[in-house]
Amino acid sequence: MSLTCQQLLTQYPNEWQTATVHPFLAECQQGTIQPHQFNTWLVQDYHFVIEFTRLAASLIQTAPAEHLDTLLSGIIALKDELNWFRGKATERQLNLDQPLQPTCKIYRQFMADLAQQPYPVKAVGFWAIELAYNQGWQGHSPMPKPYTEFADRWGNVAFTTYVELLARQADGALQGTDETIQAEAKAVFLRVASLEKDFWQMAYAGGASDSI
Ligand code: HMH
Repeated sequence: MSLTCQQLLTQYPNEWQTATVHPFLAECQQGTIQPHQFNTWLVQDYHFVIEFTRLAASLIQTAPAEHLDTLLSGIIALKDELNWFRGKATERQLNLDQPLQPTCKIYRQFMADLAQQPYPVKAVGFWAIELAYNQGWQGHSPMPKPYTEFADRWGNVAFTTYVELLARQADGALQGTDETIQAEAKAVFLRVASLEKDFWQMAYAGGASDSI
C-alpha cells in the first residue's frame, strides 16, 4: 500500500504538533504578542511566500493535467497574498527590504531544493507547508484585532478545503511510487514540521537571537 498524507500525520503527531502549536500563535490569540515580534514574522513571511510561489510554479511544471485546477487556484491566491502582505507592511510602516533571517534563508533554500525533487515528493511538501499554516492559525482562532484577519487568512474553511484537495493530489501522486520516493516524502514532511517550528521561534525571538 502506498504512503498517504494522513499516515504521515498519524505516524508523527508530536513532530507535527511542534509545527502548529507555538507561544507566538498563543500570544497572538491572547493579544499579548509584541509588535516587534509580529512585525518580524510579517516581513520574513513575505519573503517566505515569494519562494513558496516559485515552488508552486515548479509543481505546475510537472503536475498531471488533472491537478492543475487546484494548483492554479493556489497561484491566484498567492498573487492576492503577496499584495496583501505589501499592504500590511505599509499599514505598519515596515520596510520589506530587510535582510533575511537565517531561519528564513534555510527554509527558502529547502523549498528551492524541493523544487528539484520528483513531483510526488514536491506535492507532499507543498501540502505539508499549507497544512501547517491552516492548522496553526485555525487552532489559535479566533484572534483579537489586529490579528483577526491573519488568523482568518489561513484558518478559513475554504483554505481548509484547498488543503484537503492538496492532500488528495499528493496521495494520488504517491500511488504506486517506490520505497525511495516514499522515504523522501516522509523526510520532507518531517523537515517541514521542523522548519515551521523554527520559523515561529524566529518570529517569537523578534530577530533578537536569529540575526547574523
Ligand atoms: C512559514 N509556512 C510559512 N509561511 C507561510 N505563509 C505558509 C507556511 C503558508 O503558505
